[in-house]
Amino acid sequence: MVTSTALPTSLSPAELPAVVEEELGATPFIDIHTHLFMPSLGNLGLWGIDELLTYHYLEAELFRSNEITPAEYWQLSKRAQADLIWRTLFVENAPVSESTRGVVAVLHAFGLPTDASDLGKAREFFQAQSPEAHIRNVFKLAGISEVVMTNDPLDPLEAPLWKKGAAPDRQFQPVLRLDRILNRWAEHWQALVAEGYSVNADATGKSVDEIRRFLADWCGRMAPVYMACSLPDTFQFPESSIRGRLIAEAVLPACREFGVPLSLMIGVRYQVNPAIRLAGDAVGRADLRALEHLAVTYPDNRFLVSLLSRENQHELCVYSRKFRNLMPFGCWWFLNNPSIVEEITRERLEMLGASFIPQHSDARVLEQVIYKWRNTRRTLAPILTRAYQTLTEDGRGVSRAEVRRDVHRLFRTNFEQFAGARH
Ligand code: FIX
Ligand code: ZN
Repeated sequence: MVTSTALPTSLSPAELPAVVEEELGATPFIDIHTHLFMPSLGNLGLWGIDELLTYHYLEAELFRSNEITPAEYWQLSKRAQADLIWRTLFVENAPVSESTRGVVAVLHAFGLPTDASDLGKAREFFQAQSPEAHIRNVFKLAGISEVVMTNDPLDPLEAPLWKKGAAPDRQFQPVLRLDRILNRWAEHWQALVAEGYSVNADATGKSVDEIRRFLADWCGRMAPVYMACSLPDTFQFPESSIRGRLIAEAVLPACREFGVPLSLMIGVRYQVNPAIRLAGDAVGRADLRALEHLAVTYPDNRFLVSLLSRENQHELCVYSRKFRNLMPFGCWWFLNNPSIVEEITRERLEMLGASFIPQHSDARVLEQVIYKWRNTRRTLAPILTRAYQTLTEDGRGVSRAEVRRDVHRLFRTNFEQFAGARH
């Protein structure tokens, strides 16, 4: 009996748009960077309409469309802040910006009015939700199987919860975030001393070994899928600074020891306008020779890399072609707008094939994953379709199985394999 190993049929250019959309819709994504927290970390996790509206992206937009000063705004209760933002950006103005449209999409996803003059109905709905069930429902609506958190071992609210043994959650992967240690040592070294680690102000003597011990303790406690740090646009490496030394002598060796990548999010101009708090950060173009040096000097380390500046994206693609221990991910923060996501993703596809991670949500409020992933699927579908149609025109068709494989790779396996994530 002859069994036919018929090749999967190639799709016609006309069939491709629907198949790409279906495969993007059917694949649960891994959201590799968020500021969401698992239920056992209690009230650290933000959700609901008041949190959605007082998101720092919307606060930045409020101050452009309302006379209130930041000082007056911070005097208001969270509820009053949300009411003001709703009135200013959704009632007195059409919510056409990416961030305002996002809130509309969330309300719409729950069948709530999107053009009400007040938040009565929305508040009623969210108050009626039980957190755990709501999380699972939101993840389903967003088409994600799990999120990766941002966990700060020196955060006075979060750290004690981990020490008390916060229950792990398979839909929330932990990350060891090191900004306080690497970027603000002067402010935080004493917190380490208070925890029993003998470090000092200029990180000399036993400090490096003690930081290694600190990282090992937290890897034991948290089993992070990676370590991470955001870095300024002025970041240099090598750099004769406490940060440079701790990265080289403590963080990178610890990453090798525990087999996890280091995530570098580079290009922030911190607090250019401190009056608007989280909304007060800006962007600057970084000198990527720091990345070149890291990739060359530490071939046994893996680096997840996200850059804030639009002008740095092409260089990152080029460096990623040179060094497979670099994994570009996401269109971070000010880049997370469809016009820019399209530009960056097309360039990455043309230069890297499917060997990159297109997006992360950076969600700070639970329900944001609904619109951030809906936008990503909406932006990616025509880009992938066009790529397959061009390939077909050039003489090679693709099958549904191949589309599915690429989508899985872009939104799941690239991360799983690069991070050596447990599953
Ligand atoms: O450093 C980061 O992880 C940034 O994503 C945040 O600090 C930033 O405030 C943010 O929310 C971006 O979307
Ligand atoms: Zn973030």
